[in-house]
Parts: sequence; C-alpha cells; structure tokens
Amino acid sequence: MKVLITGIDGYSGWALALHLLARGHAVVGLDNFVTRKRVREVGSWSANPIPPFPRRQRAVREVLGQELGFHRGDTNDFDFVREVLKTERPDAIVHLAEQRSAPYSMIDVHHAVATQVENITGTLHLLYAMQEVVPESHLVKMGTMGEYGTPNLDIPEGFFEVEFRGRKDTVPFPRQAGSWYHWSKVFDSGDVMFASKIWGLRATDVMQGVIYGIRTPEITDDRLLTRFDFDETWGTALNRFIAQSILGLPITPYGKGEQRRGFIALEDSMQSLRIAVEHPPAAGEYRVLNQFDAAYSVNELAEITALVAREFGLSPTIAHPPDPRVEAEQHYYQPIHDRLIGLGYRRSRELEEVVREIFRDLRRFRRRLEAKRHVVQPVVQWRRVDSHEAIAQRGPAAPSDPPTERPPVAEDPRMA
Ligand code: USQ
Repeated sequence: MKVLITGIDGYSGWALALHLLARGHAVVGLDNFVTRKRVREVGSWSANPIPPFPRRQRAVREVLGQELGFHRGDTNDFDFVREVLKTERPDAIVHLAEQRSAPYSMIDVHHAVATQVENITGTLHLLYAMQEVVPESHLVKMGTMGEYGTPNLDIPEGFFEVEFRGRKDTVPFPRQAGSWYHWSKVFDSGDVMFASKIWGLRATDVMQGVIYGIRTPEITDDRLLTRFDFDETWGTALNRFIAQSILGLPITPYGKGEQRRGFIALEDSMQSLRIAVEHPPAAGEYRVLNQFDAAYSVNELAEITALVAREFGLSPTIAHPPDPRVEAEQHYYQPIHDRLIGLGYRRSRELEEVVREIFRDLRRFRRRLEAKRHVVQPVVQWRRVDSHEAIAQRGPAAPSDPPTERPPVAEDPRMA
C-alpha cells in the first residue's frame, strides 16, 4: 500500500514511517517542522538530537535501503494538501500533523486559538482534498482517549446504545475533554464522522492513549531515533518521569496521582496504526478504535519508574506538586479496547521492559537533558489564563545550547 503520513517528522510520524517501510509499504510524508519550532519556543529540545529531515531520509536509505518520499508544507494550506494528494494518490492517509500538546494549548489565548484553528483547519482541508482527489482512500485520523474524559461509566469505542424516555438509539459517546487541545480532537471527530456520512469516505478515528517509549524494532541505528520530549509542555507522563529520575529531580505525579489513563508503548502504537491501515473500513464507514494497552494511575507509573531507576543505581524521589491541570485526581476508568485485538493486535512489550530500555537510551543523552533541566517541572496552569510570565521566569537556558538541528552530539562517555 502507499501511505501518506502527515506530520512525518514527529514522535509518532517518524516511528510509523520506519515501521511501515519495514513491512513493505511505500511511504511518503509531509511536515512543516512546526513541532521543532514550538519545542524551541518553550526553551526545550528532544533528549536525543534530531537531524534535519534530508539527513533522516538519507539514514533511511543507508540503514533500511528504502526511499522515503517527502513534501515540505502545511496542512493549513489547502492548495498544498490537494497537490500532494494529486501527486501521490495514497491508498491511506495517516493524519498526525496536529498540535499535540495539552499544556501548550493552555499557555494563553494565542496558543489555544492556534491549536484549535490549525488542528481543525488541517483536518477539514484533508477531508475536502480527499473527497475531490482520492475518495477511495482511507483516512486514519489521530484522535485521543482524552476526548472521552473520565466519566463514571465504562467507555465504549466511539458509540453506545442509550435508552431515554422509552426510546433506544446508538449515539456517539459523550465527549468531555480536558484541554483546548483535547477539545480540538473532539471537533475533528465530529468533522470526520460527518464527512464520512455525506461523501462516503472511509475513516478510522484512533482514540490514542498516552504513548511511552523511545524505540521500535526498526530503530537499529541512532540516526533513526525518533524524537523524545521530556519538558513539561511536550513530554508525556512516563517519558517525563524517567527523565526526571535521571536528572535527580523529583518524579511528579500531579496532585493525588490517582489520575488513570490508557497507556501504550511506541512500538505497539505503531503496530496498531499499521493494523488500522491494513484493514480499512467500508466506504462511508466511520470507525472508532480505542488504542491503548492498559490503564495505569500516574502514581503506579511513578512507582515503576522509581523501582527501575534504583536498578540503574539512581536515588529517585517522588513529589506530589499541586495538579496544574483541572482534572479528576481520583476517578473510575474502564475504557473498552476490543476492536484492535479483533483485528489481530497483540501487545508486544511489557511496561517495565520498555522503561528499562528508555533508561538505557536516555542516560546516553544525559548532557542534553541536563541542559534543559529548568524546563522539566510544571509551570503552565490550567486555571491561569496567561502562563507566559511563569514560563519566562523559569530561568535561562544553558548558554551553550546548540540548535536542535545540529549534528548528533557524541554519546556521553560517562553513560557508556
Ligand atoms: N501527569 C502527571 N505528571 C506529569 C505529567 C503528567 O501527573 O509530570 C498527568 C496529567 O495530569 C494527566 C496524565 O498524567 O492526568 C497524562 O498527561 P500527559 O501529559 O502524559 O498526557 P496528555 O496531556 O493527556 O496528552 C498526551 C499527548 C497527547 C495525547 C494524549 C493521549 O501529549 O497528544 O492525545 O496523551 S490521552 O492522555 O489518552 O488523551
């Protein structure tokens, strides 16, 4: 199959490109590199250096012996999106090119508006371009488990049957997102569902849980590593906890720490996306997949991180800063995730094993973590309408910070 990945330069996009190439699919990507820019905006960088895209393509050629097509541009430019579809005519489009950080969307009004306008516009452009150019293609749209929030009910895969005043219907399960970012995904879901209905497009809406990890089996060379964020804005819970323990900073389950979320290893998230691509729904079908392996509380993740950190000779501590978010810190959480298993998905990695792998890799990049230790602990507050000042007060970056695109630094000899 020929697969177009929008957002191919990102954490999931890059790992997915390698995964699909290794399984015989043709892959072409597009990206405008805005994540690199926005991570720099909050004073951070990826733990491992990320080479410029042409060097990433060259590494794919040299290590995997494969060609990776690429178009530089923005999904917010409709003509660009349409031209890419006309040139490539993909069988499937995996749409990952969205602002993906909840804290980033909560910084102030401008970040909230940019997140929602860009995310919703990019999706609408793709939908319009698809119906015009490749109506038979399959859209695999990256959504989020966070669309559902944390209701006091089991969470189905997209739809459920309700009885109200004696009548029954199958309707979309209520969405109760927890950030402007998560709401942008809710609006996207409505748009994708509607486009499938009016134009007969086939679409899979992936309710993605929190991803953790740094490697997939295809990443056999440092030049192929995907990015790994650990700052308060771009890093996700477990990845951040490991970086915190390496830096000797307290691990930070927020508030009571009983927030539960569905988690999935990077490798298994890629497996799930591939399965979705290889099993398209019928024309006109809008399919929802809940994509995660197991639910953990952030306290449980902090404990596991601390346990593994001790194996590496570290002395981790766990703190409970007040929750900067507005979210239930203790709640029921029982989402269903059967459909992917029905399509052949099997979990391949156990949590502790992946945590060990992340520790091994991240210790090699300790100097880059150290250079950004001042952006790790949380300052963006959901209740505060403008967190700019708090971000500015975090202190200056290390004076010798090279830009993210510099060639990879040598491995830290202390960590060999
Ligand atoms: N959390 C902590 N301590 C931290 C960081 C996070 O306790 O240092 C907590 C948060 O308060 C939250 C949970 O961990 O309750 C998850 O937070 P997160 O930052 O790992 O993930 P989130 O903001 O929900 O967003 C991430 C990705 C997003 C994706 C989403 C899937 O950034 O792109 O859509 O995970 S889900 O969470 O299932 O909605």
